[in-house]
Amino acid sequence: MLRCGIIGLPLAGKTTIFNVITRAGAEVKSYAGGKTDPNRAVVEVPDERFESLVDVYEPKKRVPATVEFVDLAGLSKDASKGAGLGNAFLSFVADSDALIHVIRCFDNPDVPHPEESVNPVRDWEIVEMELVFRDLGVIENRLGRLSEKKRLQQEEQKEKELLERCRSHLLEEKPLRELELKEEEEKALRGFSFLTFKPELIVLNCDETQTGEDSIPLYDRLNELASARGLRVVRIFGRMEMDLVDLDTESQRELMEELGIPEPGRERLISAAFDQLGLMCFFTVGKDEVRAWTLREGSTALEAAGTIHTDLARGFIRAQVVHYDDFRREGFSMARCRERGLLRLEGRDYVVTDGDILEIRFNV
Ligand SMILES: Nc1nc2c(ncn2[C@@H]2O[C@H](COP(=O)(O)OP(=O)(O)O)[C@@H](O)[C@H]2O)c(=O)[nH]1
Ligand SMILES: [Mg+2]
Repeated sequence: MLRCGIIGLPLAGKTTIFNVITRAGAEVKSYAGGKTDPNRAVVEVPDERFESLVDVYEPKKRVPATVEFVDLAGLSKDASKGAGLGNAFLSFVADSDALIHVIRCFDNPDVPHPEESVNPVRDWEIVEMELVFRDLGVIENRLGRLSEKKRLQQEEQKEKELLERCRSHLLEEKPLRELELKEEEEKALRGFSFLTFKPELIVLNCDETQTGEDSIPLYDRLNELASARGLRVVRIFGRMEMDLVDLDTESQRELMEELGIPEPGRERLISAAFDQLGLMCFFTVGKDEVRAWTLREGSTALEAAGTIHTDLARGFIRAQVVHYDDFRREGFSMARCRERGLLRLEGRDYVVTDGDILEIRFNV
């Protein structure tokens, strides 16, 4: 299962946003604490296609796509140098597949800002820089170890050059995800779990009084930054929406409309996360079980098989594929899809698309 880590400065509203997303009711505090254990919760990804497949098959078991959200402790300035929870914290971040970066836009005199004023652009940069520094540290370590060797194997020489390229990129204060990489280079870097390589979604945590864009400090600058970095920004009224999580969506909507606040952010946030994080779904169907699986965009049939079970990847023969849209268009009939050649057999390198219905043929 994919894991999204929620990051940001202390008292930015990370736990609040975590509660909005997960309805888990974790404790929020108006002071920065020294807790290392992150809150975790698993959330269903809303998907109408999945619901239709369940209606068609009436399976014994339905398993929707899920994402795990992890509410990490606050990232302090200089965490990469060991401040705050420092490296313990950063290793939790390394464990996440993707990041949700909560930036504080609200002012609240009862909740002291760790940097003493509300400035979302500055806060964004502090956090970004900590991630950059940590990645640089990892690179320096590895390069140091490589330089101790008398002679480098060809592979190691390549690794060294690649890491040096990453280092100069990071020294320009740019995240690694912006570096153009060949596929094999990307693979070579995967094992390092670089933080600035992870997809990231920006969440602006606003107060219920900040319904207009001009009430958000530095809003234009924030948008410029986001588009320069190709990141999506979602605005959430954290505290307000947390207070509403126990209501159903309809009553929520009504209440928020009365208060002049745009639509509830929960589903918007989950789907934006899903998109920005480069995720997609494929389905497996049958009378026993209809299930949605989560995959990274660009994954192959073999990787899809491996998500279901390692045995399926090991003994992979072929994948039988039909796209959900075709299946629906043919009246949810596999027989008709087959007649029309919409049901295909694909090999291990087939790139799965969002909404594919797969059946893996395997032999172990
Ligand atoms: N006024 C206001 N306060 C908020 C908002 N979001 C969070 N807070 C408060 O800020 C404090 C810290 O929130 P929390 O979610 O625990 O922050 P974290 O340290 O980033 O996890 C709590 O007292 C929240 O009630 C908001 O949108 N508006
Ligand atoms: Mg918290």
